Amino acid sequence: MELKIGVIGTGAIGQDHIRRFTNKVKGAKVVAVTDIHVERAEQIAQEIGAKFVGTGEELISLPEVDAVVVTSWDPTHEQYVLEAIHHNKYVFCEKPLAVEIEGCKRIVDAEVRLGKRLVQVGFMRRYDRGYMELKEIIDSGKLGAVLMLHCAHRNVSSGENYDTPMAIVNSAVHEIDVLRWLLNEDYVAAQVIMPKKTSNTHEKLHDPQVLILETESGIHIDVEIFVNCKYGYDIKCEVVCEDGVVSLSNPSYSSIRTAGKDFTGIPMDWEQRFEIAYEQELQLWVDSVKADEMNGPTAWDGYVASVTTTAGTEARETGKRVEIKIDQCPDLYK
Ligand code: NAI
Ligand code: ISE
Repeated sequence: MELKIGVIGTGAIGQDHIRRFTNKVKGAKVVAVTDIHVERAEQIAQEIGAKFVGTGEELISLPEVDAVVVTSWDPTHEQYVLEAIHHNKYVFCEKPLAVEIEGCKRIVDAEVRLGKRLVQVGFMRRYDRGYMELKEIIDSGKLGAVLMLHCAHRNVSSGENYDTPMAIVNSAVHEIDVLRWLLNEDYVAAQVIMPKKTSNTHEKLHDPQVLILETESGIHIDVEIFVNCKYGYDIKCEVVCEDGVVSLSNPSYSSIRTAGKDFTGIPMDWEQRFEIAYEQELQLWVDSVKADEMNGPTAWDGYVASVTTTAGTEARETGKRVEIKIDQCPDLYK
């Protein structure tokens, strides 16, 4: 039986996910969509044979919608996730789970009250083959204990709406989630260094920035966030262990050698870089909803990410090392 999905928000990633559900993911169909940009959503609905619905709340309550996907703007995520939980429906929510820690907590509390996990957060890097291989190698213990990680999150360019706080809250949040999953440890402190500003940025964005995280066992992580690097979408992760080093490679399927040089392609955006991870993420989400058992990134992971980005923001604003204090994890998420 096909899982019938309702999508809230038919902007960039909403359209990408709809395309994946329609062309790639097995056993699912988008049956309803909504967006405040009505005309475009109506057109998308028509193209895929789905129903256009006036509001997110209406979409969630439709009896034919089995599960909900939230791909609207950040400040709207919390209300739709809570509404889906209220209707006892599974919900996949793009990051962030909510814009404030308190909003994430309200979602965690709602699930705990229900006694069931219904929420998955869109941290797709956990489904990337490169990160999965890093995890396998770290978990095998072959390289000994992890000591340090050197990471980079580079985007080609960023628009006028992308400001200084977004480097951590919108971009580094992916490292924050995936590295915690990779190491199986929470963070205890954050610091931020603001290097020399590139001339390719604008007034409202200090670019690049360096986020430094410490984990419970003392692992040191540095993440360079450079969102106007010009040359490509480049995600780096080097894990330095006691007996060796393991690094993420960029997926590349061909290279050209000519005139004494070797050229290898670099993806230009996250869509290209993580295409397979997004597909895998949505396929496994559909499978797990059908099996009535969530196993992807949880509301708790969304809460921990929010606590960490908030500490990172404070560290940037104050120039100080800020401790990261995470509540006791409820049994539902253990
Ligand atoms: P976008 O601006 O292209 O699309 C968002 C859409 O939501 C717009 O069409 C807007 O009209 C609609 N919308 C806003 N409020 C709404 C409401 N109350 N009800 C229904 N529709 C509403 O933005 P984009 O890039 O698609 O991002 C959407 C979300 O996905 C963001 O939260 C962002 O953080 C996340 N995202 C995640 C990525 C990932 O790699 N996992 C990549 C890009 C975005
Ligand atoms: C964007 O919102 C994403 O989620 C992408 O995955 C990330 O790489 C990019 O930096 C963000 O702006």
